[in-house]
Amino acid sequence: MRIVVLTGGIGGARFLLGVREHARAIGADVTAVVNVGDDVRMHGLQICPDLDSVMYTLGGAADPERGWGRVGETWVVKEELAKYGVEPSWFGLGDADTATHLVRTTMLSAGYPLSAVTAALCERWQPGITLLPATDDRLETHVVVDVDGERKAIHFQEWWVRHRGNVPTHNFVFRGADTAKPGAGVLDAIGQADVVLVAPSNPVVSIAPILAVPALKDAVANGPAPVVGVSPIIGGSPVRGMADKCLATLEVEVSAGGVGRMYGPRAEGGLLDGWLVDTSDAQAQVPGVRTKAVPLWMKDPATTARMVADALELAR
Ligand code: FO1
Repeated sequence: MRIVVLTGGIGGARFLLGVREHARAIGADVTAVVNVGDDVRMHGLQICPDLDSVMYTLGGAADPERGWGRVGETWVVKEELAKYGVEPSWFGLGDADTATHLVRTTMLSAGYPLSAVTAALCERWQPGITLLPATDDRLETHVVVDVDGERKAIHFQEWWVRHRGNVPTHNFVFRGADTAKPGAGVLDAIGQADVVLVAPSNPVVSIAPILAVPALKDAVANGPAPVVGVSPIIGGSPVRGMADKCLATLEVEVSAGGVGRMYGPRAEGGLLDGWLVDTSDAQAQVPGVRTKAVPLWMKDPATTARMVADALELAR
């Protein structure tokens, strides 16, 4: 069996721990198509937070408290940059993490596509699944905000890390998406998949930038594999992160039903055939989509693996 997962963010990385565990149990092959909208260039280095969160989490090297970056990290480079008065001081690169960005940036500068760079980095971390960037082209999520009395578009990382999302926010824009092509291997993986899972990632800034790549969206929406999503909202709140702020900006109800209806039924040009919600959201209504309620708290990989088994059952 071939499983493709659309994923991004820390919730997406934790979901993949369960996907990998279940896939090992049933002998399935897993490909993660990962959001690159959070990617950013800082201090001359190309940083890919979502690819790295997945790589470090599955490689057993992620910091469990922060959810991003490396466990046991040190911050000498960050402190030295601060002593030079270099901006942006609001974004911290750990020392060990910086080595990853150095390797990535050097390879990108030498002409390798991000997909090849990711494969090279994964040689070290052995995530046990295939990691593919949604696109090898430049695609960045920008956020339209009011700051200092001015309306402007700032990078997602500035919105989230610098402002914690606490600025008047009007829209999310995926710069470069219109002309971006699916990353190397993405269309083949989707075309050969037996099921496509949508991780319980932020629907606005993790999943939407993936689907903003036109040919990728088309492959998922019109492909042979059933698509089952897992709700990132439990009982009206995001499991973690800023999905509530993002959904409110787009005037989407912060509920399992609200996100399910935003994705919409695949039969009517939307994304989903099935939608997994938490038992506390069993009443969620998503017309045209098969909905099932199971416990969705990702306490550990074993619990998450049971969710994945439920998602695959819903796909049948
Ligand atoms: N998140 C923060 O809250 N503060 C940081 O300084 C920060 C630095 C950082 C560096 C590399 C990296 O891969 C991720 C980093 N993150 C940081 C996390 C990141 O901003 C977001 O959590 C993700 O983009 C959302 O998925």
